[in-house]
Amino acid sequence: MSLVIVEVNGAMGTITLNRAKVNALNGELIDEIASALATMKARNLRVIVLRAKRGAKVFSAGHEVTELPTNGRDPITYNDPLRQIVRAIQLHPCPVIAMVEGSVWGGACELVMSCDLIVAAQDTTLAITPAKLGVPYNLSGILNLMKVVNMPIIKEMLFTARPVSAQRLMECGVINHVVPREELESFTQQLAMQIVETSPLVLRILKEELRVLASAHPITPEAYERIQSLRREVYDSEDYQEGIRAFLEKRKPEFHGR
Ligand code: LCV
Repeated sequence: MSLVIVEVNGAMGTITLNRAKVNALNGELIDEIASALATMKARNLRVIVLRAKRGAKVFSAGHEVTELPTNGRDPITYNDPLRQIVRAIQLHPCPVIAMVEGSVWGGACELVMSCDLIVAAQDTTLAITPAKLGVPYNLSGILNLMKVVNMPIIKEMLFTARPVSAQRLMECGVINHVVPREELESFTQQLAMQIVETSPLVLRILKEELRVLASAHPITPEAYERIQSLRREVYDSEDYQEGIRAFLEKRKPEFHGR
């Protein structure tokens, strides 16, 4: 369990991302988060905090770019580790609080937003980056973002791929609380304890009802297949290859729309 630090304090569990440099979400790290969640479920913990190490400059740099396929395969399929951990958090039977400090990038924004509550330090920023990297984000990922961020803001975040402050996201109703870094742990602990005092059976059904209702978006098979074919045109494009190549070569991508 070297890529995460797992702590249990009474009915509260804490999962700390602990992967060197920037907590890039590779399969191994995500497997360890999933394993920690399963252990906490087995112990009937009543609230979980997902965090980075104290003082982190980067909460998570998002998807491990080197694990994005460049051989014509869909880069974000149902069984992609990021998709798996988002579902695991959404299906987890007790509330998960994202306690965020530092910058959050790409798929890590969806990871944070898939948590039930978000408490962020004042200097936290979130940047949703598919457009910068050339990645055709997938439908369930976009729906997860839409559940949390209203349309004008999610369009700005997706279309610019630029970091947005936690303060602004709190004003938009995305982040529950923004506090000074030095108060982040105590504030989150207090919020977690308020949750622990309530009925775990009722919280479990409330969380599942909210998940089911928020996901109730009818879409015809033809609409789904059309989106998938449009996404394939993107991940089969030169721009997709350019986005990943530019990242690895540490330079700005030059997209040509083909
Ligand atoms: C692998 C990395 C990464 C990384 N993967 O330190 O949302 S989608 O669709 O885009 C989805 C597919 C997704 O989530 O894609 C990833 C999106 N992430 C980003 O765009 C963030 C990319 N990273 C950065 O902008 C910077 O690394 C930040 C701002 C996170 C940290 O900057 P800082 O100057 O502190 P470095 O950039 O030097 O990064 C430290 C090491 O981590 C690697 C990076 O290549 C570098 O490796 P080396 O030390 O070997 O040079 N790294 C950073 N992000 N997502 N590897």
